[in-house]
Amino acid sequence: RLQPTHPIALAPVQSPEPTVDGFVTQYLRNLNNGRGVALSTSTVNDRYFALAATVRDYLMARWLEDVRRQRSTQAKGVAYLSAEYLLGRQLDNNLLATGLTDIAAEALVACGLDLEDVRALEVEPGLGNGGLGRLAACFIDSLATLGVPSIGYGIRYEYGIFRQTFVDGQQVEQADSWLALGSPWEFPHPEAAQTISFGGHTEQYDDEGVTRTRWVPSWNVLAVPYNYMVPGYHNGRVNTLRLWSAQATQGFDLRVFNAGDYQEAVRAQTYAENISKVLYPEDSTPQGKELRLQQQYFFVAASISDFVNLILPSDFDLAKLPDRVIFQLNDTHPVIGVPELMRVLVDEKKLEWDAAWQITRQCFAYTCHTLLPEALEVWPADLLGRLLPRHLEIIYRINDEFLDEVRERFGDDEERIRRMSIISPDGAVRMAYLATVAGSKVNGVAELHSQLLREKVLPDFDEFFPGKFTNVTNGVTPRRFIRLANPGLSRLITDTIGPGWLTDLDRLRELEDYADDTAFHAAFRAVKASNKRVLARTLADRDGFTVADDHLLDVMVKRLHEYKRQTLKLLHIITEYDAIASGRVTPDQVTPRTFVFGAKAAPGYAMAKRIIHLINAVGSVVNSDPRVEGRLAVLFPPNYNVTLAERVVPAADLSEQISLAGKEASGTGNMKFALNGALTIGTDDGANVEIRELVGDENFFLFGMSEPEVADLQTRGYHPIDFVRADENLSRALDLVSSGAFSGGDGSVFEPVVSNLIHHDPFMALADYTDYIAAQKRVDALYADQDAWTRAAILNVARCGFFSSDRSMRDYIDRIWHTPPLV
Ligand code: GL7
Repeated sequence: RLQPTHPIALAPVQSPEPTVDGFVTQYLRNLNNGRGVALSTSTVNDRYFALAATVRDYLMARWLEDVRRQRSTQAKGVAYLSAEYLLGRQLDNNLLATGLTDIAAEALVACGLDLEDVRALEVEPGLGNGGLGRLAACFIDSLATLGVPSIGYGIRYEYGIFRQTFVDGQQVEQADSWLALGSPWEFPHPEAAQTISFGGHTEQYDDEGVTRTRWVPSWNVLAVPYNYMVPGYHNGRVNTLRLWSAQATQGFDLRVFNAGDYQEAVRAQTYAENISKVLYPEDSTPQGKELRLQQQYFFVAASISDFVNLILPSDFDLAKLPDRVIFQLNDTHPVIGVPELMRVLVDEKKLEWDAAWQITRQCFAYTCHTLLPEALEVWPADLLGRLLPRHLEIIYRINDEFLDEVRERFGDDEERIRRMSIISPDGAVRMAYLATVAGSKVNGVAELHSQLLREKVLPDFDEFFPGKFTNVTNGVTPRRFIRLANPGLSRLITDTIGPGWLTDLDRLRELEDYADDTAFHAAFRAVKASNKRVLARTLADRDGFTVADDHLLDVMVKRLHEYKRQTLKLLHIITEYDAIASGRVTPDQVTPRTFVFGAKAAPGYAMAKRIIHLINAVGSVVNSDPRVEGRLAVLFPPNYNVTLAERVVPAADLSEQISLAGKEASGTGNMKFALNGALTIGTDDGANVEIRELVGDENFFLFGMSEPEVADLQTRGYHPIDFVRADENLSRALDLVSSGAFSGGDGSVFEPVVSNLIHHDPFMALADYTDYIAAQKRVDALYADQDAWTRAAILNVARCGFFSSDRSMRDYIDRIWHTPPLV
């Protein structure tokens, strides 16, 4: 075996010089050698790719060193299994992490280029639907920043979350071809592809006197890994995100091709590659069954095999696996990993069942992200058995043994057995139950959510497994959502309390001392005003909108879902509009407000799409009515995504978090707004509860029923019409919609929305309307006193340091993972 002898080959990788000269040299090298173009003939795309490559070059030595160290120390690490990572743009984040932003800007100027032009070219990888996917992206950022050995595993969707457009006010989806120009951030490794199997049957065989089971699958695909760097902030650490792409085991059939049947020749290829073709554009309701299960098994099996067969040394003692890794299950999507690890240990590594189960139970932990029963995935046993026959057998055995334990504890309490069975009465596998039985810990994502999870969703399991349930309140990364999104506020904070707060967000508390400081107030307001101008410019360029700079900016951005109650927000807008238009109040009696919406509806969710149509319809009437001109405006920029969030969040005055209590597991937008100095109007739901506790009642606009009140009303029987009769403003607002005021006189267009509210209103928007309007009056009153408002906004920033995802990660590490940072 040859050994390297050349001194360069023996030395660690060299980074380019962190100077303008060093950057320019490396940049031009990448442009010339990497893109094969001269500066003078390069396109903006070439320039963007070369810039990304240069930033990568600065990260490379650290990345290779971290990968080496994580393997050589064999320290325990986190393998985060998530079907979604809503990453957002990478360039700015990676420049920030390396501290190269200013050097890069100067270097580009020295090359006659503008960083701004180049930066604008990046298409964000939208490999997630909403909060859940963005949370995963925040978590891997924090893990790298804390220096915790970890790897994120997921799917490299060829098409991410759809691009939303509006045609006549209605949502039309377009494919998100984010890879059309390639991605400069990924490192494909086709040579390290894993073979992932599906279908077929199982059989018993004799293995030197031992009867074993093996799976004889009927088809395979290749899982090709693409690696992405995940740099820590200013700490020289770079972790890995590994996303899997599906490829056919056999490209195409040459004989069939030569015989002229071109479609048939590539059929197998198309079928296989569909697995990583597109992100399921759902928020919380599972559909699109079979392909989705294929996706889940595909990435989880590839990840487990990657860890067990490639990352671990070949002589690793698998009994020690729990000392080496924790597989964190991000929702039910990766839960098929539980029977997969069992299959690997028992069938492939030939461990005894009990020993394998002992290991498996310590290697997984499960995070639940919902309370909506329809969002807890179940897989019909026949589908699962057809696609993964061995896994179904394993699940049945896990269930049998589990139910035996239940019987041992509780006797033949058949009612309880039925409730706790992993297999539902109609023969479907309840993935949340499987995760709960197998997981060493189960956590919800905010205090209230974790409490309801224990008390209402999984009470039998909480009783059966004392100590298994815990809470970890979500968090957001302050690097992207304060430092990058809000450079003005970041500068002000650093000037006021010094550096260091970005990795120790509790230090924001020190700003409390400035809550009554006149100079600080002025600077704080100037930052907000400047952020509004930046947003105005963005929306002018992007959508041709005009944003008034003297309006209260009232923002509701999140997925469109009835439980989030965008309709309640609309009813408030219509009420304000109606009051002026009908002459009951004069325009100068209302606070000038611009309402901003951002929301995508799942393509199959008809009611959500109608609500989007209604928002646009109300917007176009309000925005063109001279009676409210200069007082009310409704803006709904299409295709809300991470990039737009980075502009909207820092500009907002008011953050709308108005879900029906008990329905929003946590919310994370709420945290981003509060940390950027918006006040929240919200229900006692999800993480709103903790935000209000921290910022104080007087700095939060609480309204609506509490979760117990909701439950109580439900039991007593909810009749939305009673609430319509009791509030004249509400009935006027609904009548206005029914009259066709927002649909050219045709009342039938939005009739389904109105009648659903009046007759069903499953998320009780009408029950909370009156109190919501009252809370909005308190908003107006406080806003009229700019000093008082600014004080409250400052205190929101100062008291929300708790919502850093660094803190969330520390909580996971202390309570669930036990994976200290690598020093
Ligand atoms: C969600 C919850 O709805 C949301 O409240 C939570 O903040 C987020 C992250 O924990 O997870 N669950 C879910 O399925 N989606 C979410 O955003 C899509």
